[in-house]
Amino acid sequence: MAPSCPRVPLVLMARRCDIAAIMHSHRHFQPDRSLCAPCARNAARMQGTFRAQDDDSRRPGGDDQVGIATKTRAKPKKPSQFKVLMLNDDYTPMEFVVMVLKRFFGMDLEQATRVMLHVHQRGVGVCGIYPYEIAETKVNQVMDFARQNQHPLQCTLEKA
Ligand code: TYC
Repeated sequence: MAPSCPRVPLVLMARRCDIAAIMHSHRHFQPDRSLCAPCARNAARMQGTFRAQDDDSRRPGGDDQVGIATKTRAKPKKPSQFKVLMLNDDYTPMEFVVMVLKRFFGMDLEQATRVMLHVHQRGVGVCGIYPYEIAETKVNQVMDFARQNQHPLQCTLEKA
């Protein structure tokens, strides 16, 4: 750095983080013609960083320590939801389907009977809507339970 930079003599000796600390205490410092070109560029870059940090420090929980300028992410995405579908067949007893709907989907007798009859008449029906891993677990539980009882009942997933 050239000695023709009277505004930042300390910077000559400083490490990068010290430079940031010095300039941070001079937020309104304007790079001007008395700085050599590399110092003016560095000053402009630093001021951009400080502006970002100042914005952060005004938010609750922000801090005004010297650090890396970061962009704040928009809202985190909701996990996508999946329908658990029950399929009709000609062999699984109605009572068994009602028991499955009560046991694995928390339905009462009336709801379970309504859903079972819907599937029986229309071929397919929704048992519930869940995040992927829960939906997958329900499908596996139903299929295992049906297999153990030697019924061909089928259950599957579909993106909601
Ligand atoms: N159709 C079956 C019967 O008449 C009953 C049934 C209902 C089976 C719903 C499967 O998902 C199902 N015994």
